[in-house]
Amino acid sequence: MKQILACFGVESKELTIDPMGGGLINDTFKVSSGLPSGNEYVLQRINNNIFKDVDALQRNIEAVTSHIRHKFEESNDLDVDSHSLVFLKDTATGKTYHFDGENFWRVMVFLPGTVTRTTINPENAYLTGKAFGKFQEMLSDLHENLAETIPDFHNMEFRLSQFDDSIANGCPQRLKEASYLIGELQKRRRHACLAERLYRENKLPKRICHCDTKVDNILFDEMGNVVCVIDLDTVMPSFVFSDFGDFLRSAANKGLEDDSNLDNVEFDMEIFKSFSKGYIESTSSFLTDTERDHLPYAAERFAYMQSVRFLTDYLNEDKYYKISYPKHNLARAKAQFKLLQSIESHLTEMLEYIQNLNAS
Ligand code: GN1
Ligand code: MG
Repeated sequence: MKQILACFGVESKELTIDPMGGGLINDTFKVSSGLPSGNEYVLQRINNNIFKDVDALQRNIEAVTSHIRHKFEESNDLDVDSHSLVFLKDTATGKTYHFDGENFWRVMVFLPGTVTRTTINPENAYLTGKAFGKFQEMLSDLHENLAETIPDFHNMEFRLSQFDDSIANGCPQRLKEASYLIGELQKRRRHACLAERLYRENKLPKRICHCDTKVDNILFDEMGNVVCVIDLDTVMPSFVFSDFGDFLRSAANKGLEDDSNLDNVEFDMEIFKSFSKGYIESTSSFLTDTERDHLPYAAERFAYMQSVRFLTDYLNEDKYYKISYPKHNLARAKAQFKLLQSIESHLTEMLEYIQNLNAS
């Protein structure tokens, strides 16, 4: 890895490189120069099985980060560097990635004083809602055609076709083990695809979204303010539900994403309320009535989609997500389904809350 870092001009005798973060797709390392005043960096090996076109991926990320940076500069923000992501260039090619003949790597400057969190309180949730609304607003006038770095990434109909394939061709033992969950997911498939139908009827727009707004993809400062959103690999056109729903899926769960004790998993209405308040405040300039009234559906949609994706991977014998033990993907799928059931039991209350927010 030291040789890779040298390709980006990062060299020192004292370099330390330690694994970082809990992402399920890429491998991430924190790099310290070892010098008291030296920069720190984040080195990532990009998962090229999943992101097939790394050049297009990095072009998307550069377009998005420079657009956001420009917005900060236009607003006379004096502290742009402290909350902007900066990617180093391969000194030989000028690209923001390096291919070593086998793997693709990239290096970012580590933003000093920032931390990631796995849990969140209502105050952070309010600030996060504001920040995501603002992220969508800032990108609303980015007119470059962004590549779909993973085609059909949040297309529910496509995810269900992958699910169908895994049921037709999956491991028989695993199919038997998951038969109850498969049945429950099947009952809900039409409802889960509501957004795709609204889109075809021209009732729902696509906007540029982050598409992976789980809590550990957000950098906070020590006070709990949002510094910026990271993990921009999946920024692409989608429904606003992607960012709203995926955040609540990870942040408003009283248990863990893969909790093996399903009694822990429950939807946290306090987090939902604070996050929704922040989000509605910062999106009032562009959110349509249809988008707003379907925000509770967004939370359902993403717990459902994640349960389907984890279970599909389990039936396919764990080809996609990194796992820590043999039935990890099954445990994840069950936990996400339990979360969905809890969301379903709160839907009326959620809609009332959102409609009252708007009236006030
Ligand atoms: C993956 O890379 P990471 O761990 O932040 C996945 C998301 C899932 C998430 C579930 C490219 O995100 O879509 O919601 O795991 N990213 C990709 O934890 O598939
Ligand atoms: Mg991540």
